[in-house]
Amino acid sequence: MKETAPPPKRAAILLPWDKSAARLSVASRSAEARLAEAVGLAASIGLVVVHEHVFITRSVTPATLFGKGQVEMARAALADAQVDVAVVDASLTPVQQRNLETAWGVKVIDRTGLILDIFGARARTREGALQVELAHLEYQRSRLVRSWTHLERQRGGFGFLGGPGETQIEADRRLIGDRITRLRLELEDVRRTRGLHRGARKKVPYPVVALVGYTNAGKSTLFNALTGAEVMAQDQLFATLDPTMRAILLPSGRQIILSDTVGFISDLPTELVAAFRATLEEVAEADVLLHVRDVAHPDAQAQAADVRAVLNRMAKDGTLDENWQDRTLEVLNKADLLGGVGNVIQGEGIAVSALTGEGLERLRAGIDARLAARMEVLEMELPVSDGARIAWLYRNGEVLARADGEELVKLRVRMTAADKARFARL
Ligand SMILES: Nc1nc2c(ncn2[C@@H]2O[C@H](COP(=O)(O)OP(=O)(O)O)[C@@H](O)[C@H]2O)c(=O)[nH]1
Ligand SMILES: [Mg+2]
Repeated sequence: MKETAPPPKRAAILLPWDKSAARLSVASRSAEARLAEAVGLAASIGLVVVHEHVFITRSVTPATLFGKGQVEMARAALADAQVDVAVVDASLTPVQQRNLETAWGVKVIDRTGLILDIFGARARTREGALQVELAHLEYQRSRLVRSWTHLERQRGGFGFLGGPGETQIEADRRLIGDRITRLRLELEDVRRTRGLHRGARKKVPYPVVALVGYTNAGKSTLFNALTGAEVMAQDQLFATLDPTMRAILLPSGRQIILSDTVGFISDLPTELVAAFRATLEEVAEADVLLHVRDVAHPDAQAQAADVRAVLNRMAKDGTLDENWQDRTLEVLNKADLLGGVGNVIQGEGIAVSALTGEGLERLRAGIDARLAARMEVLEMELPVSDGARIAWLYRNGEVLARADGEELVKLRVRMTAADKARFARL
């Protein structure tokens, strides 16, 4: 028999929305935006959203979060839509989660669970993977505490393991605690040696342009629009890169690697902040950042400010260089929703529509210009005997001219400012 991939999971997004907030029309627009974001998040881990619903909550029902009538209404809708997993876009206690699973007969996950899944799937560095696992364990541990009385059950009765009277929950907590301690130590280790590994890491041979911005701003759509038909077949090298990186040619003929990153998420639960920032680590290695914004979003300005604040904090703690703004291009996406790029105030960036393709030529040229500004042509003289550094220049820069003397080699090399700094450190 032929093996077939399992069918994608059918998902529903259920958003509880506070009644007092819902009265304001602005807030109901943001309920829509919040729902759209949750759909985008679910889609990013391969869930197919077949049903979505906003429930206006008047008061919270402790056992199920939703009111009795709402639970019943949702049950019927979930059955109708043949849903496998219900995503509740809120924070659920373990008891609420279990009660809802029982009532609906489907798997239920909450917002934090969904985000953890996304981070887990996208962590690229060892540090990122450790951060996500740590956040996951802390999430589990906090849920054990909160649900103490409900989940507590006496173990055995003989008490060989863990001493007399120890409950299952205490044992679970201790196991999780041990694992957290070990992870923290490992994380410290990875951080301490991070500087060493960075230089040694396999370097992609072209400048990297990273897309950052909120979920649903259109990063993936833009990524596809820019890479389009230029599928990677042209170069075997890229067959091994992951699907969120692809090589493209700019108008100048310069080749770059475009890299899609994990999106920013509104109201990120605080315990997930460190894990999220770890997934952004790759941004630090990029030569140019494209800050993709949804100009039609009701919170467009606040979102942009958020993104800058996070990047500034990364600059403060040394993950990102201080001049990151100099190599950032603001991309004002979804111009079509405002009637075309002509209607977007462009002072702050380049207006485009990833959907219609309008403005993409200007964007390509803009990336070219930003890269050219960051390239420098340097003249240098190195001792003939310094083979290692000469080889480094060939590997990392573009050698434009070379003159070999008795003792010195003269080189004219074009390279990025980042590489110039790296070279200085050698
Ligand atoms: N109208 C319009 N919709 C867009 C545009 N770019 C993306 N979208 C839509 O916005 C949603 C989120 O896009 P996606 O690329 O997945 O966003 P990401 O989360 O930033 O990767 C999708 O429904 C896209 O079709 C655009 O330029 N115009
Ligand atoms: Mg995306």
